Amino acid sequence: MTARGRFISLEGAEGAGKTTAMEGVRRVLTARGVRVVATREPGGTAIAEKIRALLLEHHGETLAPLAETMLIFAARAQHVAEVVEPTLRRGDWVLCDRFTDSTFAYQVGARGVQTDVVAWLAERVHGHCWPDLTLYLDVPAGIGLARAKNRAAAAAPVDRIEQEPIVFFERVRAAYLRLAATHARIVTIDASRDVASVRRDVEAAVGRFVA
Ligand code: T5A
Repeated sequence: MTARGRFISLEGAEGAGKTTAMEGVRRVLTARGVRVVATREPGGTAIAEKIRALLLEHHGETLAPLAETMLIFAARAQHVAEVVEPTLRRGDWVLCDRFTDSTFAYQVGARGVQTDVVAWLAERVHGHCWPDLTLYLDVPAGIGLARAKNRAAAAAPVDRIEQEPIVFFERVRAAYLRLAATHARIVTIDASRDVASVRRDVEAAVGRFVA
C-alpha cells in the first residue's frame, strides 16, 4: 500500500512572504526526491478560484462575516476533495499557501466569528486532514501591509481584505501567535528580516521535517 503523502502549509498575514517562500520549500522537497503539488487557498480548483474572486473583489455591500466564513469553507471543501486528499492518498505531498489556520486568524481573530463555528466547519470539511507542518511567517502588520501595497501598486489593485485598517491585521497577527503557541506543528519564522534570511530559515525548517 502506498504511504500517505505529507501536508505542509504556509501561513502569515498580508506581505509576510508566503508566495516568495513557496519556491524555496518546493526546491528543498524536489531536491530530496519528494513529488509535491503546490496549491493555495482560497482557490486551487476552478470552482474554488471563482469563490476566491468573489471573496477578494469589492462589492457595493459588506460581506457578512459568517457569509465570508462559509464561502471560504465552500472553496476549501472543493479543494480538499479535488486536490488535497487525492494528492495525499497517492503518496505525493501537498504544499499549500494558507489553510484553516487562516480562517482562525482572519475570521475568528479579526472578524469575531465564533471559534466553535469554525471548528465545526473544519471538522465537517476536512476532518483529520490538517497540515503535518505549518510554517508561520510572522511579521508586524505595518511591515507586511507596506510590502503588499508595493506589490499591489505594481500588479493589481488592493483587494477587499487588504483594504481593512491596520488594527484588523494586528488582530490577525495576535491570533496567529496564539495558534503558534498552541500547536506543535506550527514553526514560527521571523519574516520581518530580508528575503535571504527568511529563505534560509524556511528551508532549514523544511529540511529538518523531511530528514
Ligand atoms: N483569507 C484566506 C481569509 O480571510 N481566510 C482564509 O481562511 C483564507 C484561506 C488572500 C486573502 O484571503 C484571506 C487572507 C488574504 O487576505 P493570499 O492570496 O494568500 O490570501 O493573499 P496575501 O496574503 O494578501 O498575499 P500577499 O502576496 O500579500 O502575501 P505573501 O504571499 O505572504 O507575500 P509575497 O511573497 O507575495 O510578498 C509580498 C511582497 O513583499 C516582498 C515580495 O517580493 C512581494 O513584493 N517580500 C519581501 N520584501 C522584503 N523582505 C522580505 N523578507 C520579503 N518577502 C517578500
